[in-house]
Amino acid sequence: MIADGKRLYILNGPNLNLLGKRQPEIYGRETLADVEAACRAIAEPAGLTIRFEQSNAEHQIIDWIHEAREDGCGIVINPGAFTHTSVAILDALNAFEAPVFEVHISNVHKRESFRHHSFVSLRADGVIAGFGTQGYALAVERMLTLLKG
Ligand code: CA2
Repeated sequence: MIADGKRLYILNGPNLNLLGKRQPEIYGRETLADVEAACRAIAEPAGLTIRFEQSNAEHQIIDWIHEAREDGCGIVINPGAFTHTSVAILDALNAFEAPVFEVHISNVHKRESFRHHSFVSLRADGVIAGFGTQGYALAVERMLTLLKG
């Protein structure tokens, strides 16, 4: 067991439930269930428990971040479009003390200019963009490295 039994929260924002079902040219063919399985396959053999969630509601994501203050050893978050709009999610993350990694499946910097600014990046300890759904696995690997000290 690592991280004193605390869990790694992997949080996903709006529309990511459609992953693998629409716009494969941007977001690929893997579903969110596939992403969850890939993250678990890395974390669980190393003794790291995952809580993997998705919501289309901003308040729900904020509530999960608050819960992570109690039992989270880190947060990997793809806030979806809330990345570019949500001061409230930034405020919640600022009240969380362990590592935060921001993941984007697409390279947001190659897309429309409104995707170039991220409120979450003002808090994130690391940002991954444009590595497809593999970005989640890379973030979990990095989290394991940090947690193992
Ligand atoms: O590239 C990313 O991961 C994004 O966070 C995805 C968001 C977008 O608003 C951000 O700018 C970048 C959109 C998530 C929508 O996901 C879908 C997946 C499949 C089909 C339709 C939407």
